[in-house]
Amino acid sequence: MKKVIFFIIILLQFLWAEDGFYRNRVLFCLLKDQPDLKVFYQDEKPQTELANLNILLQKYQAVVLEKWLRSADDRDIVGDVNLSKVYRVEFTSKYSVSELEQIRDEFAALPEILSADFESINYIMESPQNDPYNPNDEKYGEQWYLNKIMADYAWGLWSPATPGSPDVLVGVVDTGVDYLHPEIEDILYINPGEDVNSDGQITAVDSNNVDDDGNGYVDDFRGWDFAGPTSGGAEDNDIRPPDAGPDHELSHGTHVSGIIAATSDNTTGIASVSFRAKVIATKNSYDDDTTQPAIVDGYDAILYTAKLGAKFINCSWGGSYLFSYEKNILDDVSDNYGAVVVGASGNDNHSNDT
Ligand SMILES: [Ca+2]
Ligand SMILES: [Ca+2]
Ligand SMILES: [Ca+2]
Ligand SMILES: [Ca+2]
Repeated sequence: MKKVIFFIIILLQFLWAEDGFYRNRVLFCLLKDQPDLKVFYQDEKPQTELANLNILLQKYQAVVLEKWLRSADDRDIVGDVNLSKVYRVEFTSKYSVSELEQIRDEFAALPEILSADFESINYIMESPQNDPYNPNDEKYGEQWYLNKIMADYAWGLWSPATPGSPDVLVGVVDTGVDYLHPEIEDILYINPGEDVNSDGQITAVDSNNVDDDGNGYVDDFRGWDFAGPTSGGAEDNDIRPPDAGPDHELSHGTHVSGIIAATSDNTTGIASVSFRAKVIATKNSYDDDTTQPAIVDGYDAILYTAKLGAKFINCSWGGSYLFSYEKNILDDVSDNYGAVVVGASGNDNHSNDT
C-alpha cells in the first residue's frame, strides 16, 4: 500500500509539474495610485492594512505575502501595470485549477487591486516530449552540431509531416553560391517576377535582358552578384563564384547555404538545419579576391533579399565597425520587412569581452 501511495504522490508531482504553474500561488497588482502594502505577520500569517485583502488572505490560508520583483521600481510600468506593485501570495496548500481561478478572481475584484494572475513554473528541459527525426543523409552521423542544438527533435515536431518549409526564405549574403551543387540546386529561391514562363525553372527563355519585376536588377532570377567579376567590373546576375583560391575561400557562401538549407533526407551529403528552406543568395565578392574575400555592398544585398521576402538574412561576416547608415539598414529590414539579420560573432581570434 505504501508503495502505491508513494507512486501516486510521484505521479501527482509529475502531473503538477506538467501543469506549468504554481497551484499554491497567485500574483496581484495594486492600482497605480495605491501605496505599497504594509505587510506584517501575526501567528505566521501575513496581514496588511487593507481589511478586504486580509479577509481573502485568511480565507485561503496565505502563508506568504511579498513583492514579486525585488528589481522593480516606479520606472517599470507597462500599460496600467506598475511592476513594483505586483505581489505574490503563497497559500498553505495547493488548489485545483478551478479553485485557483476563483481565488485569482476574488483578489482581482478587490477595489485596491488592478488585476491578478498565476505564476508559471519554468524548467530547463532535460528531454523533449517528442521523438527526434533522423534524416538519411550519408554524412548526418558526422553532423554532431545538429544534435547539439537538438535540431533532430525540432524536426520531429513536424511529425508525421516532412520537417521545415520551402516557404521560409533565407537570405544568404556571402560569396555567392554554386547553384550547380547537387545539394544546393533545389534549394535556391527562384524569383517568380523574373521567371518569364512561370515554370519554376531558369531556362533560356527567362534570360530576356528585361527587369521583369521592376526591382532594378535585370534577370535576377536567382539572386544578384553585387560585386561583379572584378573590382570596377559591372554587376551581373551570376551568383556562382569561381572555384579558386588555395583554401577555396570563395566557396564560403555555398558552404553556409548548405548548412542552412542543403537538401535533406536525400541519402546524399548532409542534412541542413532548416531541412528545406529556400535560399536567396547574393554574391558579394570579386572572382579574383581569393585570399581573404571582402564583402562588397553587403548592406545593399541585405536590403535586396529582404525586399524579395527573406525573413532570415544570414551574414557570416563582419568587421570592426557598424556605422549609422549601416545600422539603419538593419533597422529597416527588421521594422519594415520583418526580417531577422544574423551576423557572425567574430572569427578573428580575439576575445570580444576585452
Ligand atoms: Ca522559367
Ligand atoms: Ca529584376
Ligand atoms: Ca528578365
Ligand atoms: Ca543531403
